[in-house]
Amino acid sequence: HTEKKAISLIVAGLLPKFGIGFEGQLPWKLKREMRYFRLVTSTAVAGKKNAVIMGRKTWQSIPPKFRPLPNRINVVLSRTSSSNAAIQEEVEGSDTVIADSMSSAIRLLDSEKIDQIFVIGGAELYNQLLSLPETEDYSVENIFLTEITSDKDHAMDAFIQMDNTQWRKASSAALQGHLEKYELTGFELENNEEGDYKYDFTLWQKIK
Ligand code: FOL
Repeated sequence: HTEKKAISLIVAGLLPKFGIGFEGQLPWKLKREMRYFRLVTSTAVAGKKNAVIMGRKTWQSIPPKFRPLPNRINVVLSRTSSSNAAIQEEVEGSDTVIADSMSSAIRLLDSEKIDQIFVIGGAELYNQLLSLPETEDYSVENIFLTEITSDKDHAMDAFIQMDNTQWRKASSAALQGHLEKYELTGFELENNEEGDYKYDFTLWQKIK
C-alpha cells in the first residue's frame, strides 16, 4: 500500500463558460500560452521527471510530431482494446504508457523517479476529476487554470465545470511561489494578450 498521490490539472479555458475545445482541438493557437504549458509540465526537480495523464482524444489532438510530449512520462487513458492497440504501436520504445482508468494510471506512476503528475485533459477527464477530486488513490490539489477572455465569439463544444464551492483561486503570490520553486521566472501572470485573446495564469486549490 502506498500514499495517496497529489495531482494537478492544467487547463486553459475561455470565460465565462470555461470553453476548452472545439471539434477535438484547442479552439485557439496561443504560442506563449503553450510555452507556459510546456515549461510548467516539463520542469521537475533534479533527477526526476513529471508525468502527464491525458484521455485518448487529447492524445489524438496533439500533432504527431509533438507526441509523446518530450521530457515527460506520457500516460494515455483508453478503455477500448482497438484504440489501445493503435496507440501502443505508435509509442513502442518511448516513455509512454497506456492505462484503462485514472486509478491504474496513478498506480503505474508509483515511482520515486516521478516529481509532479499533471492531468492535461480533455473535458471528460477534467470533469470526472472536478466532480470527484479525491479517491483512495489520488487527490486533486492544484488547478493551473489559464483564464482567457475575448471580445469576439468563438465556437466551443467542450467545457469544464468549475464549482466555486469546491475550488478557490489562490493568490498570485502562491502561483509565483510555485513557479519560482521550479525556477520558472519571467512569466507575467496577468493581462497577457495574443491575437483576439487576453489571459491570466491562475492557480486554484481545493477548499479543505
Ligand atoms: N493547458 C494550458 N494551459 N494550455 C493548453 O494549451 C493546454 N492544452 C492541453 C492541456 N492543457 C493545457 C491539451 N492540448 C500540445 C498540444 C495540444 C495540447 C497540449 C499540448 C503540444 O503540442 N505541446 C508541446 C508544445 C509545443 C510548442 O511549444 O508549441 C509540448 O511540448 O508541450
